Amino acid sequence: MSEAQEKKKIILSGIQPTGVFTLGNYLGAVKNWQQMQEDYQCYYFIADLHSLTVHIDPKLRKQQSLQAFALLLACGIDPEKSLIFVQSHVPTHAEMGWILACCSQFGELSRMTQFKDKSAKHPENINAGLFTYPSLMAGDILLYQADYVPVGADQTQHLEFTRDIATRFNHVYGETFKLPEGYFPKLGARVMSLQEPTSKMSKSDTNPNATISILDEENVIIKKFKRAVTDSEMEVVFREGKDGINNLMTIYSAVTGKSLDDITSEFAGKGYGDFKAAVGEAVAEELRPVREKYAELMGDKAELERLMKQGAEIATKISSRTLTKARKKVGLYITK
Ligand code: AQP
Repeated sequence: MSEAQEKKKIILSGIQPTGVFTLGNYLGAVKNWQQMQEDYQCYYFIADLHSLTVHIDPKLRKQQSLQAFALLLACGIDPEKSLIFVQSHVPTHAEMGWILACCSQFGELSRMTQFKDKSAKHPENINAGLFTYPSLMAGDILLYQADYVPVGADQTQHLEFTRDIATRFNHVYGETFKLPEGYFPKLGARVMSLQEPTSKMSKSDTNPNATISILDEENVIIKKFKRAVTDSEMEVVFREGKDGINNLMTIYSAVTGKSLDDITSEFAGKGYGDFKAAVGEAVAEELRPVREKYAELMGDKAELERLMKQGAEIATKISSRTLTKARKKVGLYITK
């Protein structure tokens, strides 16, 4: 990392290794992460500790963590410009998470919508980690004294929680953490399921037709868009109640840079079939370089591991400064 990079404002974000990234992860997050590298000092991590809140076959988790790391690189995150690491490789996260869990109140954790949603989705495994993960997430952010955290509409509550905990800690123990601000990317798109366009597209969705994986082959992508749920009208226009079409227009706009009005004009008088085919082709074209780069990267596991180790080393060094400060502030005994 150059000196110029170090002077830039810090942005931090993570992604869980719960499956191959979807077009939603890509258009809503990772594509923007790649663009932010020029203007900010970016720290990106694979949130494998967070993924433990949901049961996944351990072999699969391990494999998906390596894949997720390679996917970030394939999406253009450059280890020369940004810090990329795996959360569990940096032990400061778990310790800071515990310190902050002890500053988090039961009531505020109970109000987190993600806890309510995930408990409803996995009633057989409502574990304590699912409940306290906002404290771990607050630690992820505060350890690096991040200036900004990119937030989607579903994540503002986490940022508020982080700011509340940081304010409380600073008030009780003295100035320790920088209060992060939300960063709202200009081009952030919220991508919905292709089969149920009122729910967001998710990696862990079990219906393969509902999601576009960023590694899907061109013909698969085109087929999935052909099958996307729309409505019984004929007009390609962004309007309340046309969830399926609105979603396809959002995707097409994010990939081509065309405005919604231009898209309506482009497909005036044409049927949904033509529109769906155009969206499929544009998305397949956008993802082609990612797919190719990913295949190349996965062919050299030793290099991926070298980059993982390099990232972990730098992240440990940076985050240890804040952790040591916090340890001292709360009165943990530190030997000389
Ligand atoms: N459908 C989406 N549209 C736009 N952005 C999205 N993100 C996720 N889905 C969409 C953004 O991707 C980043 C990483 O998300 P994550 O993996 O940490 O967790 P998530 O939001 O729970 O993503 P998934 O795909 O839905 O994972 P699972 O299925 O494991 O729960 C975040 O910035 C998120 O906003």
